[in-house]
Order: sequence, then structure tokens, then C-alpha cells
Amino acid sequence: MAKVSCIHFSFISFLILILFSHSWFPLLKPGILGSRNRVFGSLSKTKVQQSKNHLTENYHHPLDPLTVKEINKVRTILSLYSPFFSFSPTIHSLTLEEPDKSRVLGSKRGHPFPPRKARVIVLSDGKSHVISVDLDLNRVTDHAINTGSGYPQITMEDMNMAVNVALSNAQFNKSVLERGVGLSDLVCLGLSAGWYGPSEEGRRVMKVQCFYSENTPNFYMRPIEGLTATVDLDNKQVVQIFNTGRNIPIPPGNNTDYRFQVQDKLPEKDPLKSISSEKSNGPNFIVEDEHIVKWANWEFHLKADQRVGMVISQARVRDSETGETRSVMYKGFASELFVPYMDPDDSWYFKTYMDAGEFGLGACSSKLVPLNDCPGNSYFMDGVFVASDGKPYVQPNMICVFERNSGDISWRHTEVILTDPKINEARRKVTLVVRMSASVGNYDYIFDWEFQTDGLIRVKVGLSGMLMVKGTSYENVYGIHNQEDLSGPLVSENVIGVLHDHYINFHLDMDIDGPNNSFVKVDMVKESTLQGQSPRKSYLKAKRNIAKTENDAKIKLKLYDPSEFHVINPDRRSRLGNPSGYKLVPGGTAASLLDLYDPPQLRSAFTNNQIWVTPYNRTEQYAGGLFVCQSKGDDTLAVWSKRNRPIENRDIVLWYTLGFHHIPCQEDFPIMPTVSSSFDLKPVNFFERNPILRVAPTAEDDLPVCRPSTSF
Ligand SMILES: *[C@@H]1O[C@H](CO)[C@@H](O)[C@H](O)[C@H]1NC(C)=O
Ligand SMILES: *[C@@H]1O[C@H](CO)[C@@H](O)[C@H](O)[C@H]1NC(C)=O
Ligand SMILES: *[C@@H]1O[C@H](CO)[C@@H](O)[C@H](O)[C@H]1NC(C)=O
Ligand SMILES: *[C@@H]1O[C@H](CO)[C@@H](O)[C@H](O)[C@H]1NC(C)=O
Ligand SMILES: [Cu+2]
Repeated sequence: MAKVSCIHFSFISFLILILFSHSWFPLLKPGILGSRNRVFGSLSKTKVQQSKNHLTENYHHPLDPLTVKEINKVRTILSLYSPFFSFSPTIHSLTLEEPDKSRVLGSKRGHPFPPRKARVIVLSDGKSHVISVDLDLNRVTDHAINTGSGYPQITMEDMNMAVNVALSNAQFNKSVLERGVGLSDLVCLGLSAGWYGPSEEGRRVMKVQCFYSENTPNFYMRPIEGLTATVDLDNKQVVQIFNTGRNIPIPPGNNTDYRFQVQDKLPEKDPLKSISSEKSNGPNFIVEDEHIVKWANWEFHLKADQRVGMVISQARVRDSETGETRSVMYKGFASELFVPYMDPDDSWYFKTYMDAGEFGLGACSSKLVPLNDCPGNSYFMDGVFVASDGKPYVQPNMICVFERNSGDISWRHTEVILTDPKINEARRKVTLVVRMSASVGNYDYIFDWEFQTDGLIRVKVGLSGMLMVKGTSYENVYGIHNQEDLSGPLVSENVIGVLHDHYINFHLDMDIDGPNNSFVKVDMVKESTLQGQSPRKSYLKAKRNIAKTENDAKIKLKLYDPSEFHVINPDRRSRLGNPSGYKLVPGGTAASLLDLYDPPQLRSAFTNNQIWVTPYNRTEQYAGGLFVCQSKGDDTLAVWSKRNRPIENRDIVLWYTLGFHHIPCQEDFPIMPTVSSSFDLKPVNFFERNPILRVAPTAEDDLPVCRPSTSF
């Protein structure tokens, strides 16, 4: 559920928000920044990684994010650009404009890079401008105005302003006070409004709702129910107020605080002793030039992104037989996150968030907590982002990279038939994890990309944080005539956990051994035997169907009509002649059941199928479109792929949506234990044989600390 404010800043100014003040605007003061070696890892014994001096940072790779110096240069170039002579437009996005793939693949260390460019999105005169700035030529090279629907990402100022406008409105202010809430215990949030027809078109709007923070930092559990202001951001006016919840009490706050220091002191029975999987010899991975991660047989480019959180590029794996480094994926990231709530009320219908495009997963990212968010010996990476005045700021420690001794088995066999010699072979599994977490208002999304030595990549999303809840006069279920009339289960006194979904779409630009790939649907089909042919009546066959065009690759998952989904390189064959490939293995997936013409479903039509395949097109990055706020869904994956373009043996992008239905329960209150789901990208005939056959077994000497005490 995301709502707004990743930003603990949309709160009105008199709130004491020390608890929440994560460093949204850490200053770039040279004095407080240390320096770090260009290479992390190998022999590093340092426990605490020093923070970086971003002021002097340079780029080393065509995909490296804009540096502080470059961002400052873009701001200077824009200030000299004639359309913006007289005023500074609000910057809604300022990021690297990645060079075309062919330029990136063609560039080599030591050779000149493709030109460094920035793509800037500004709002001016109510219009969204997309501006390209060439940092080598020192000028604007392209300037387009969005003619479709939608507005750019919401800024912190937008959220603050929405709240201030609402509270300055006498009627809204009075309605808040009438609920018995003192202004000193009031928290208001600016929420994205979605798009619901002509009444809100033609102007940028946000919704404002308020909460009671008396005696708790977990104000999310104390909604001032049924009170919503719609604010016009450009005219700075309240355009509508719904106040239909006057009779709904504000839920009590006494059982909502989740901080350790306030938990009652009844000791936890048998608390776990500390557990460590530290590597006494240091990590096995290195990070070169700030962004290139190398571990075991993997190598990839990793960067923070203000919109999508983190981006993995040019993931390559070493061939187990030849030592060749082979391309697997050009680029992978979470392209949109859609969270529709299932309540048609005045104060709830619009809660159909698209968190990446509306708020930004990087913009909302958390500073990861060492030893708790990420284990010891993690490498932490900062994001260098841009505020709405065009100035750079640092989002510290927002990505961590660590090795995990998973405790799992990567392969094994005990031979029971041959007893001489006795064979009992097993190999442990060690993986490399790249992690970030975004706190999009109430909800926390934990994103993991986990790389295995057998070539598998597991992408996992965990949900934690706070439910978005609805106030009710019911204190328990006994008085409720029909519980189905509520929009979700009662999870505490006066608190309904509203039913909702989460859909996370991943943009997976697979380049298996090069850009030209095909998508193959391998269908499992039941074959019936002929009378008398066999004692069996039926068996399964796998039938390969190569997708010719986009329509052949729009997949709705079906348990009783199963398929595998392969991306292959038809020109790269194994020793046996099988095409090299990777398969997408969907995880616990939910499909959107909303009406196809429901406005939120139109905007998030990428959830109409779980899998799509499109031809590579540099402008088609985000499944929900570039301008998501109040969009009508005219620039989504579903619209692009109506063209039904050819996709066979060419550069293709795979899109997969991981879905969750969430029926809340009492355990989700006052803060949710993490719920996760994942999908895999797994090699299929990519390697000549099991690529980790030669891995040595682990002996006790290799593991200095991890012996269970019972073994002594
Ligand atoms: C809201 O009303 C209170 C009480 O009348 C007043 O003190 C306060 O200034 C008002 N707030 C705003 C932002 O107008
Ligand atoms: C919260 O406070 C109310 C009213 O004082 C009380 O009835 C209730 O038992 C308290 N709940 C908890 C969990 O302490
Ligand atoms: C790329 O996609 C955009 C948006 O769908 C479209 O306007 C453009 O024509 C496409 N470019 C190519 C080369 O197909
Ligand atoms: C990929 O396919 C396209 C279209 O069929 C072709 O023009 C291009 O040369 C191919 N590229 C490579 C690297 O094979
Ligand atoms: Cu949820």
C-alpha cells in the first residue's frame, strides 16, 4: 500500500518527527564525507565501510549514473537554456539518458564512451517537458512536450504543498478539529489521486488524508476515516472535500507502537543467541569502479535509480567449460508497482497506487540497517539523486550486496546401490544477494536479486511495514451482521485491514548470448494412448511453440494448461545442438481480477497478462508508462504491444508481473511480518552440463564459526 510520502516530510511542520527523520536531504558537505577505495572486497578487513566522497566521483562505464559533477553541470546548462531564462522549472526527474544498447555493447574500456546525456523531466505551464542535455556538447539537444495523458513523478514539494493547502482550507481544518484531533498530534499525507474521468482531468491533483499520532509513531493505524480533500496542485486550492466518516471513531493507539524500546518487558522466551555467517577471510566479491560487481562466475553492473530503485545491467556468467563470459541479461529492474485497494468508498476508491512512477522506489528507498537489513560484511552503495531544484543529494546505503551461505544444498546424492566405495556427495549453496528496500509511505518493499553459481537468478519481493487501514465503529466481529460487507477483516479494535493487491512488474531485457533471442512457450499437453497401445491411458508431451509476434507471448498462467517459458538464442547451440536459453519460472502469482475497463486497470493494464514479450525499444522502459500520475493508460505495455510486432530472433524484452492478493489478518497488526514471493531466471541448455560439478565440498575448517553447539 503505498501511499505517499516516502516522505516523512509531508507531515505538517509542527510534528515532531525525529523518529522518522531518515536522511532525505543529506548535504553534500565535503568535510563529512570520507573516501573509499575504488575496489571493495578481496582483502578488505575493514568492518565499517566508509562513506564515499561523491563530490569528486567520475563515471567509468556508459551506464554509470550521473555523478554529482554532471548533475550540477546539467543544472547550469538548463539555467542558460532560453525557455527557462526567466524562471527555474520544477525538476521532476533528472537522470542518465542511457546510450542505445548497441553503443553500450560496443564500448570498451579505454576507448571513448558514447556521449554522456541527461534526460530531464520538468513541469512548466502545466505541461510535462522531456529534455535531453548533452554533457559533452554542453547544450540541450532535444526538447519534447508530453501530448499524452499523465504527469511526472510527484515531488516532495508537491506532497507538502497538498497537505498545506488542505490544512489552510477552513472547512477541512474544521473537519479535522471536529474529530477531536489536536493539531499537534496530526499527520496528513498527500496521496496520488489516480485517474477517474473528466472531473479531475486537466489539472494536477492529489488527495489529502489525515491520521492521529497521539501516543504512537504508528499513526497509520489511527486514520481519521472518511475525510478526504482533493487538492489542485497548480492552483493551490481545495477542489473537493468528502467528510462522510464523522461517526467512525479513530482507533486506539495504545497497541500500535512497533519500536523495540517500548515493547513490554515480558522477556521473549528463549531468545535466539546471535547468529553469524561472517566470512573471516573477507567477502568473495569485489565491486570495481563503484558499479561493477564480480562474484564467483557472475559479473554485472549495479546502480541506484530514483524511479525504479535499482538496476542490474549486463549480467554475464562465466561458462563452466570454456571460461568464456557469456551474456544473460542486458538490463533488469522493477518497472512498476501497482497497489489497488478494494473499497469503492469516497475515501478509498482512488487508492490504486503506482508507486514507481508516482513516488519513485529509489526516492523512497531506506537507509539499510547493518546486521538487520543486511548481514555483516555487506557492501553498501549510495544513490546520487536529484531534488526538485535540480540539486544532487545522496541517498546513503540504499543498496547492499552480500554473500549468503544459504544453508541449502546446491546438489547431492547418496548412492545406495553401490556400497564400495560408499558415495555421499553434497555441496552447500552460497549465493550473492543485491538488496534494497523502499518505504513507500506505510508499506516497505524489499527487493532482492540473488545470483547462484549454477546460473540461476532469483528475484524476490518482500512486503512489510504497515497496512493501510480503515477505521470502523466495530471493536470485534460479534456485532457485525455480515463481515463481507466490510472491505476487509477486522485486524484490531476499530481497525479494518482493507483487502488489496500488489503487482510488481519486472522489465527483463534478456540477451542470451547476444541480443537476438526468441521466446519459446513449451506447452505440456496430455496425450492419450490408442486402444491396446499401452497399459497407460495418458501421458504428457512437451511441445515447443516459438512466438512469432507479441500476441503469441501474452501469457495468462494456468495450472491445468501448464507451460515453460524460455528465452533462447537460436543461433547459439550446445554441443548437442540445443539452443542456449534461460527460462522464466513464475512464482506464487496473483492475477488482477478487476474489470478490464476499470480506470485503475486501464492504467495498470500490464497486469492483464503475467508475461509479455516486446521487441527492444529504448523508450519502452516502464510497463505503466513514463507519465504515470493521473495517466489514462495510453502509454502502457498493453498499448505498445497492440502493434503485435515480430519478436522472433531479434532483440526482445521479457516482462513479468509478480502478484500478491493480500487479505490482511491480525498478525499484520501493528506491523507486518515480511511476506515474500519470487521468480527465477534459470538456465536451460545454456551450459553443457551441470556447471557446478567441480565445486569442492566444504570442510569444517572452512567454517570457523558456524558449528551448532550440540556438535561439541
Ligand atoms: C486551523 O484551525 C485552527 C483552529 O481554529 C487554527 O489555529 C489554525 O491556524 C488553522 N490552521 C490553518 C493552517 O489554517
Ligand atoms: C488500550 O486502551 C484501551 C482503553 O484504555 C483498553 O481498553 C485496551 O485494553 C488497551 N489495549 C491494549 C492492547 O493495551
Ligand atoms: C519505440 O516505441 C515508441 C513508443 O511505443 C514508438 O513511438 C516508437 O516508434 C518506437 N520506435 C521504434 C523504432 O519502433
Ligand atoms: C538481429 O536481428 C536483426 C533483425 O533480424 C538483424 O538486423 C541484426 O543484424 C541481428 N543482430 C545480430 C547481432 O545478429
Ligand atoms: Cu499488502
